[in-house]
Amino acid sequence: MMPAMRADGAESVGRALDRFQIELPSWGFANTGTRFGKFVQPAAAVTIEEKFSDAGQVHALTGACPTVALHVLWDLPDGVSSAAEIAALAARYKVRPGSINPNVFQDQEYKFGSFGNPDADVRQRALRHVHDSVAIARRLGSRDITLWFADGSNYPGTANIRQRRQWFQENLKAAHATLGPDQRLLIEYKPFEPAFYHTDIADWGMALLLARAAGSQARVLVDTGHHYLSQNIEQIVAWLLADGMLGGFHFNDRRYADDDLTIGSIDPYQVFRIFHEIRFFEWETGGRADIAYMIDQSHNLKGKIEAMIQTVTVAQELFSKAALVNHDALATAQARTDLVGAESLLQDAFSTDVRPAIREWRVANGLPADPLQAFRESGYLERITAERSKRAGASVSSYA
Ligand code: LRH
Ligand code: MN
Repeated sequence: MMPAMRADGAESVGRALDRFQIELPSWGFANTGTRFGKFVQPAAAVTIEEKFSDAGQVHALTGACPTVALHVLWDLPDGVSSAAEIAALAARYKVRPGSINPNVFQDQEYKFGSFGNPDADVRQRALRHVHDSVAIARRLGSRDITLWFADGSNYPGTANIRQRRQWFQENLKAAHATLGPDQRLLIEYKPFEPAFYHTDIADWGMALLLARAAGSQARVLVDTGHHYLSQNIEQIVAWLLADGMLGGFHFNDRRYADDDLTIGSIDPYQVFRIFHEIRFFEWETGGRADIAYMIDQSHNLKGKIEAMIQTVTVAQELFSKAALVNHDALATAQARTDLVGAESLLQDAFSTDVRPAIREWRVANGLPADPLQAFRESGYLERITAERSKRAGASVSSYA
C-alpha cells in the first residue's frame, strides 16, 4: 500500500516543482537511430525552427523546460551567424537557447581524435571549433558549453595515452581562457563508444582532474548513461558535490550501455537516489547546488514529443519524491547506524504517490493537470505530421 503523503508533503512537492527545470536536447526531436538503422517519423523535426516549435510545446504543457540544448553542427550550421535566427526563434516559441554542444566527433578529420589527435593541425581545428562555440554561447546568452569527446583508440599500443592527456590539458585550458565571466565549461566523460579500447576522458576522475587543470569555471557533467552497470552513480555525484565540481547532468536511462532510453524507464530508483544525494547535500549545507539538469536521449521508436513530455513528467515525479525525504530523521538514523530506519525513509519517500500533488501544482500554475493527455488532445501532432510529411523523403544521413 503506497504510504500516504505527509501533511506538509504537498507543500514540499510544490516547492520542489517551483524550482525544478530540466533542459531539452534539440536532437531529441529529430529522427535518430543506431548503427543498424534509423526509423523515420514524418512528424520529426528537421529544421531548427521545428525543434524550437516542438520544445515550445513541451514547455507550454509542463512549465518545466524553458531552455533547449543546441548542438553546433546540427543546429547552427553557419556558426555564430546563425545566432540571430536562433534568438528570433527563441522569442517566437518562448524557449531560450540553453547549453551549447560543440561537435568534434563527426567530421572525417577527427578519425584519430580531436584534442587528442597526434596531428597538431587537427587539434588546432578542434580548438577553433570550441572557440567558435564559446562565441556562439556568448552571443546567445548561454552560460554552459558542454564538451564531450569521442577521442580514444580501438587497439592496445596504438595511442600514447599520457601524451593525449597532455594535449587535452593544453586545449581545455586554452578553451577555458576564452570564457566570459559567467560562462562554464562542462566536461562530459564516457567509458567507451565510439572508441572501444581506451577513451581519453573515460570516467569522473579523469574529467575532474582535467576540469581542475582547465580553470575555475570548468565543472564535470554526469551523463547517467556513461557508466558501467556496476558503478554507483550517486556516490560519484556525492563526491563531485562535496568538491563543488558537479556542473550538470545528461539524464536518460539504460539496460545495458549508453542506450539513451527515456529517464526512469528501466531504473527510476537510480534517478531518485541521485536527486536524494543532491537534496541531502543542500539540506546539510543550507545551500543550493548550482547544477544544470539536462536530458540527453535519442527517441528511436517512441514519438519524439510524447517521449519528451513523458521524460519531463517522470523527472518531476522523481525530483518531488526526493523532496519528501525527512533529512533530520535520516541524519539521526545514520548517526545511530539504524540501517533499516534510514533506508525506510528513502523507500517511503520513493513509494509515495506524488502525482495528485503534482496535478494540483500544475492546475495552480495554469498548466494542464495531465500534459500528455493535453498534448494528444491539442491536435499539434496531426498538424505537424501533415505539414512535415509534405517535404521530400527525410534524410537518413547525419545522426540528428
Ligand atoms: C555522447 C553524448 C553527448 C552528446 C551526444 C548526443 O554519447 O552523450 O552528450 O553530444 O551524446
Ligand atoms: Mn550526453
